[in-house]
Amino acid sequence: MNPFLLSILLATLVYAANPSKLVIAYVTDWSAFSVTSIDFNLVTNVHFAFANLAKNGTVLVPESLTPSFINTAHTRGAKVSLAVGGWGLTPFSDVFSTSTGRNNTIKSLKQVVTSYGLDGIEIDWEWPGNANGANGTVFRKEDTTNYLVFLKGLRASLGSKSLISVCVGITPFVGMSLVELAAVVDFVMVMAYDINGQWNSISGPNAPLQVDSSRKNPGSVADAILTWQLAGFPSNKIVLGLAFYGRGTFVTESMANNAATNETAFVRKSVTQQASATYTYLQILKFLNDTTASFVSKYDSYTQTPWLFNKATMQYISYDNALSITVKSQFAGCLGLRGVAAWDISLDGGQAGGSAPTFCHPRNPQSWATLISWFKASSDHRKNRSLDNRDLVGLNR
Ligand SMILES: *[C@@H]1O[C@H](CO)[C@@H](O)[C@H](O)[C@H]1NC(C)=O
Ligand SMILES: *[C@@H]1O[C@H](CO)[C@@H](O)[C@H](O)[C@H]1NC(C)=O
Ligand SMILES: *[C@@H]1O[C@H](CO)[C@@H](O)[C@H](O)[C@H]1NC(C)=O
Ligand SMILES: *[C@@H]1O[C@H](CO)[C@@H](O)[C@H](O)[C@H]1NC(C)=O
Ligand SMILES: *[C@@H]1O[C@H](CO)[C@@H](O)[C@H](O)[C@H]1NC(C)=O
Ligand SMILES: CC(=O)N[C@H]1CO[C@H](CO)[C@@H](O)[C@@H]1O
Repeated sequence: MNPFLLSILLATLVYAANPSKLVIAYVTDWSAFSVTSIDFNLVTNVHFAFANLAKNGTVLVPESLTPSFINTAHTRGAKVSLAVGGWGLTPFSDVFSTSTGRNNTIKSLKQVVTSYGLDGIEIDWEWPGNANGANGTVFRKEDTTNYLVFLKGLRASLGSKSLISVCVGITPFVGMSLVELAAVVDFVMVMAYDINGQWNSISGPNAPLQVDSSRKNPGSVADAILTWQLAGFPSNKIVLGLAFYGRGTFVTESMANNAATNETAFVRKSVTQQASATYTYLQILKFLNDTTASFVSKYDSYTQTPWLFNKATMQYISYDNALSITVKSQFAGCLGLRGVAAWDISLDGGQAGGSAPTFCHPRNPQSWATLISWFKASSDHRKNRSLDNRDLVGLNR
């Protein structure tokens, strides 16, 4: 058995038996991850993160995106997109606020695509039109309108053969026609992680599959997908982003004796320096192996997420393992989503634990019902919307 989380993704999507399904591996500039380490039997697309955007609209490509990187992926049958932006990249709002700025960026991206032989461009603007971005990120209420105008111009310039994708949060953009967005992009990548963390007052999983009303923060994978679907965005243009890392949160009460399904404790607010402590999957596996450390290990079968509690430091760590990644990727497959994405490939590695369940397997109607019940429960939890068949796009096959 391949010891990597990545190995799980393609296998679970295969149920859909659809060659257009995507398994995207993100490669980051800063991880110095060698493209030759990617198992291209498991990956259909590589997204390189991130290019920067200069104030004049020029796209600045990192040096680590080399012709050899792109050639290697291409010879192994994978497509390569360049992702522009990321958390803390500030100039989008200013640059896209004028026709000149938008046109400069489009012209620059066209040049980059042509000269590098790229298959696509992804834009990761966090966030258009609201104040939830990193400190110093400019925003204006016209952002989402300007963004759509930009994307239409980019499509007109790159043509239909290039992939255009957009990274999005767990709720849709405000003030943007999602019908028009769907018409112009190949897909959106829903970043269904970083849902809970040190910034909240109550702890919770980094990427819960579902939540109920006993959990303070309503965000979840199922809720995110449902929200995009209910807003009118087509399922086959949604890629589910999966976390290949764990996130630690310091709490004020011991969670050592908690029931596995209780990941709710008060967050210790005095801790600021480790505000966004994250751990690679390999680091998590080392924690699990360390018999001298004071870790308690649990699997929350409701949110479908494993977690650790360090009794010595009072840190709760939510992460994903083989089982939770399996469940989420099958969830994506069952809902008829376009695929899944791993953020990011350099964080993977180590032994996969657990055995893969067979939710959503065509010959397993019981599991199928379980999956639907999760989805419905999530929907009920989200403000009591009545669910009809239209909402369950992809479920009624
Ligand atoms: C745009 O800004 C970049 C980065 O500051 C710079 O390298 C480039 O020369 C500028 N391009 C033009 C046309 O001014
Ligand atoms: C930007 O490009 C569009 C489409 O080609 C064009 O209509 C518009 O005039 C351009 N804007 C500027 C300021 O050049
Ligand atoms: C945001 O940035 C400003 C200017 O650099 C700084 O004064 C402020 O403390 C920062 N706020 C936070 C919450 O980090
Ligand atoms: C969940 O765990 C916290 C921290 O140990 C505890 O305070 C709380 O009472 C627990 N909730 C339930 C429902 O058991
Ligand atoms: C965990 O322990 C097992 C058994 O001793 C070992 O094979 C594995 O390499 C260890 N994993 C890590 C990440 O240290
Ligand atoms: C699942 C859920 O939250 N259901 C609630 C929907 O709204 C009614 C009326 O406010 C509540 O009674 C239900 O509990």
